[in-house]
Amino acid sequence: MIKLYGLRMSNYYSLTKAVLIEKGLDFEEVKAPPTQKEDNLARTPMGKMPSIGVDGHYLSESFAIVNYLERIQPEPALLPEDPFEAAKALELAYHIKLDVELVARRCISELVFNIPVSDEVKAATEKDLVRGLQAVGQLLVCSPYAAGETFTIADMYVNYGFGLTQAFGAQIANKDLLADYPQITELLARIADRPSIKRVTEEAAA
Ligand SMILES: N[C@@H](CCC(=O)N[C@@H](CS)C(=O)NCC(=O)O)C(=O)O
Repeated sequence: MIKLYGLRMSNYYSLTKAVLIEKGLDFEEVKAPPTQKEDNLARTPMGKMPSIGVDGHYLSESFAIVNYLERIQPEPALLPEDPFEAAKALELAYHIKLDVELVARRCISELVFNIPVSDEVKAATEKDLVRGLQAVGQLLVCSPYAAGETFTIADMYVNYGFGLTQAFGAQIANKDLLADYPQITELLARIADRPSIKRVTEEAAA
């Protein structure tokens, strides 16, 4: 059985868990906070969460894990069959992660832990977020799902990739950074009702 290491509060842990549920795979959750301790580094070399364990072998990085899950359990597919469409879904997911989520994450200390970040960092973050959102807006299909007709990994990154940006808007920029992208807000509302995501949300709140 697959072991999922990390904490339910983490968006990347939640994303991985939602994919495991979508795929109908058996898994066991193991509480493992991010640390630089040896046992954690053996699973995840930067000490972050999530990681998974399969027969004593470990894998970190949500993209790598999701790719592995897609291969061992192809149905239900979370990528389109057409290679180009599949790559477009991944392109969108990567831009959400690299150009939006990771950008907003620069301010996580203030957003989540109340430890202030400098005005310079805030200004650079806002500028880069605006640019990242433009890129994501350009790629989003939303017809009806993020990358097209079927629910894909890109929808998972939509669902778990904008939380810090919304918090940055509310707590630091004093504006809704998603205001120009109503399709994202609509998609978020639609995806939130999906059983896998509902279960992850409910269990994280329990
Ligand atoms: N690129 C990683 C990101 C994982 C990540 O940033 N996890 C956060 C929690 S959401 C973490 O472990 N943070 C603790 C740390 O940075 O030490 C992935 O996609 O899995």
